[in-house]
Amino acid sequence: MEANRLFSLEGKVALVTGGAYGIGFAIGCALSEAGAKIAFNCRSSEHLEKALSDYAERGIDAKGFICDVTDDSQVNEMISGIRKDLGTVDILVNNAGIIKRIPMTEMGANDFREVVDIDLVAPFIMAKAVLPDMIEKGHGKIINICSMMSELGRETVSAYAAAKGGLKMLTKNIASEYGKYNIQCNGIGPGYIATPQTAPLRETQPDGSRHPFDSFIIAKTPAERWGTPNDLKGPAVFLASEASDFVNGHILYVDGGILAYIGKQP
Ligand code: NAP
Ligand code: GCO
Repeated sequence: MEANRLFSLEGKVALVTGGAYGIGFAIGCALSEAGAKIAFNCRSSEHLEKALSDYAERGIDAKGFICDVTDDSQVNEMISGIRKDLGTVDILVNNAGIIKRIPMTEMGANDFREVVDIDLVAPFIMAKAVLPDMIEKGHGKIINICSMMSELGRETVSAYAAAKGGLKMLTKNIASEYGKYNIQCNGIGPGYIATPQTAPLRETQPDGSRHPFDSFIIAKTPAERWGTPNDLKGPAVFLASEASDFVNGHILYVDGGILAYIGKQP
């Protein structure tokens, strides 16, 4: 069936940065289920071992690499390793990311730099590492995991919002510069997703009540729920597949409608 072919990733090699758990792990599983061979990386050997076991439990023979995406030499070594083990990278998902929730006036420049380094500079480093092979092959997919904070700000996330806003524009620029080589670069902008990164925003309070931020997000989201990593699976397969070959420079928000909604009247 034509639709099945359009969304198939058979014969493709996909690299998901930060694919050990959370959103990256779900995307790694999705791309594998669509037929791709999967590589992922993280910094922690403990996270790597757990992830290899978790992928294997799902019948996925993922290749894991210890690699800090901010380090050019580690990245180039990882890409060489993937090229040897699986082949050249057809699909890059720039997922690895951190957040530091600190009021700007209290945030040190080094903290700000660390967030920007991982959330913005590293996707640049990763894209540079895979583009030459994509250009030579005449096709490629780059998916940058942006954020609602690519569009909106809020208290305490100045570095993260600046980085994710920059990542939106880096996505558009890669699309502009390399579209002529049949390379598509798009973004996915998740809303509020239940992962370790947002766990502090969902903790049950000592009196057993919901975290105030948890209640706030529920009131701001038409779907009236937090997203789960599995909500990102379909959008990722779409942007990694032939089905999106004429989609370029687009940020696909997967947010339950939160960006469209003024919020429930208190
Ligand atoms: P998470 O649970 O904190 O997972 C982050 C992953 O990135 C981990 O595997 C981590 O592994 C890896 N990582 C962090 N820094 C790294 C580095 N320098 N080099 C290599 N790997 C690194 O985060 P998440 O919630 O799944 O979010 C994944 C992406 O989605 C991030 O870019 C985040 O900004 C974005 N996002 C999240 C949400 C949300 O609500 N959760 C919403 C919008 C966008 P190690 O620590 O072992 O390296
Ligand atoms: C926060 C959250 C958000 C989400 C996500 C929303 O502190 O506001 O961590 O930044 O992670 O980026 O799209």
